[in-house]
Amino acid sequence: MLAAGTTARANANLALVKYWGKRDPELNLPATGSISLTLEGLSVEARVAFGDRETDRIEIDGNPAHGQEAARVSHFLDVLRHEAGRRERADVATRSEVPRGIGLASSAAAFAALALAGSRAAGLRLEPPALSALARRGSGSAARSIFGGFVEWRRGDRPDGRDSVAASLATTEGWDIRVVVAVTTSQAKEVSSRTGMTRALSSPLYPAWVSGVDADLNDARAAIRSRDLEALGLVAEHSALKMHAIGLAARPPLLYWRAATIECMHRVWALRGEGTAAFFTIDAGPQVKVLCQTRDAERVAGVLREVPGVERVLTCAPGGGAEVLA
Ligand code: 2P0
Repeated sequence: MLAAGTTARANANLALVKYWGKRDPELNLPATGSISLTLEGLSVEARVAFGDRETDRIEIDGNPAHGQEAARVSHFLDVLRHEAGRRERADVATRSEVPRGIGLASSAAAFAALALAGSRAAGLRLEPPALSALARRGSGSAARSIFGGFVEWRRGDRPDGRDSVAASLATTEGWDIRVVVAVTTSQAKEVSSRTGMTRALSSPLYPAWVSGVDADLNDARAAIRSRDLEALGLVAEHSALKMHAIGLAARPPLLYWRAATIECMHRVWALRGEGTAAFFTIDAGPQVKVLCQTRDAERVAGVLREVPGVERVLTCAPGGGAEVLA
């Protein structure tokens, strides 16, 4: 436990129009814009204190961080120190409600929470756009987890990335929706999003992906404006399938799906055939996330639970933005 410092919490978010590919890997500047829905319950709490220490101390879920995870947080702390003009080392602890490294957006929640807690602990009071830009440096998708509800992360044009920030697009007022998550494996994925996005560049389908995203963003914005679940679900499914198609044609190939992933997709289509408005999306992992109306969530969860290989099913409500707890 830390003696002092600032604690903040942020939720994970589910991309409806995916971020897949970077125009600048060091600054996590995306090749395209993206749109997400922040989810309640899949959250990370982060506590940060700066002080008179020799090195950064980083604890994740009660254990000292090591390897790539530690390096990523350390690098983020360097970015934060640079922004704040400070040199002190940090004491950091994060606690996750999201299983890490299996494609449930734990890094988005973690770096959004770290950006908020860390900037406050360093004496900065950043406006939301600057906070989003800071979170982006830790993990691209973290830029979106600063905000609740429907969120758009704009690609931006500036080389320094100051205009590549997320903003709230709409609240979920007037929507009664859930995201049902079928967890098909709790094992850490073999290929990180970061590596997957680099590999995407080798795919002949990548240029087609980039040139099609603006149309998907327009469709998603219009669907959100008119609270049209079907239109939003169809564009989300389309965006996810295109993102995964890039990997199939990459060299070496990349496929995050397992057998249960594919079976879940078929069951969702079958549900739709029976008249249930359910739409899947899949991130950099084998889990299937299904957008549906609240009144259908139990039925969708029941169907997914029956799929051989599905370990468990979680149902998430839309969630709010990052907040300081103490
Ligand atoms: C997204 N994903 O839009 C996409 C869809 C996964 C699939 O953003 O390298 O952890 O830290 O910027 O944000 C996951 O990638 O990658 C992700 P980095 P990040 O949610």
